[in-house]
Parts: sequence; C-alpha cells; structure tokens
Amino acid sequence: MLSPAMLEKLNEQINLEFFSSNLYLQMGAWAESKGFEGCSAFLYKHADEEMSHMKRLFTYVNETGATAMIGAIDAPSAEYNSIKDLFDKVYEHECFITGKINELAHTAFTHHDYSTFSFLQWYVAEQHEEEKLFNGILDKIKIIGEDGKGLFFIDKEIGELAKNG
Ligand code: OFO
Repeated sequence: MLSPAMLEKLNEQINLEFFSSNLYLQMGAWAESKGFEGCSAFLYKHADEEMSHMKRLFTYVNETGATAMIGAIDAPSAEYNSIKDLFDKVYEHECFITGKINELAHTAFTHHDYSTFSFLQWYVAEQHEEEKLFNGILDKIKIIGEDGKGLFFIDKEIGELAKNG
C-alpha cells in the first residue's frame, strides 16, 4: 500500500510526464513551423515516449490499489529563439525531471517502500539515458555550428535519431 506522501508524489510525477509529452509536442510544432523536419520528427517521437513514462506510473499507482489522479497540466512554452535554444531547454527540463525522480526515490526509501523504490529504478536509469541523449545533441550542435548549412545538417542528424531510436 502506498503512503499518502508517496501517492501524492507519484501523482505529481504523472502530471510532470504529461507535461513533458506536451512540451515536446509543442516544441515539435515549433520546429515543424520553421522547416526543421528532422527535429520535429524526433520531438514528436519523444513526446510519445513521455506518454509511455506517464502510463507506466499510472499503471503502477492503480496496481497498488490506489487511484492515479490527473490534475491540471501547465501549458508549455511555444516560442524558441533557435534550435540550440530549444535543445538547451530540453536538457534543462530533463535535468529538472532527474531531480524529481531522485526526490521520488528518496521518499520511497525513507518510507521503507521498497516496492516503489524498485519500480523507480527504471526511471533512474531512463533519466541517465535521456540526459546522455540530449547532452549528445547539444554537443553535435556545437560541433556542426549554426550557420545556414550547419542547421541543415543538424536537422538531418537529429532526424536520423528519430529513425534509429
Ligand atoms: Fe524525458 O523522461 Fe520522462 O519526463
């Protein structure tokens, strides 16, 4: 059985994963409107992944006998100065989510809720992968550069990630 504190935090995380999905959808729309097809394909695909993160939590909460609760979800920002600005914000957001997952793991551990602690290990590993992925994209942007041709290649590279990921 989940403690009230654990349930509240897991429900909060369900909302955050929804927010992440909406954020990447909105970012994908921005990229598409600017002609960055590769980036938009990648961001749309990532939005789907975030929905699967939400669903995994949603299922877990309900399986414990508690009820998953969906609250109001903040609107994501729709304007970005550049592709680099957008991916800087993705990386920042993922680091924020890592902090939230760590807080969840801490709550589980301090409440001796080892079932939830074990469930959360998937998210701990996933956040490592996500930070690595987005840090890698920022490195690519730095190496390729953001002049006209650079942006074309960045978009192509990121589009490849959507195909392979
Ligand atoms: Fe991007 O990992 Fe979930 O939020």
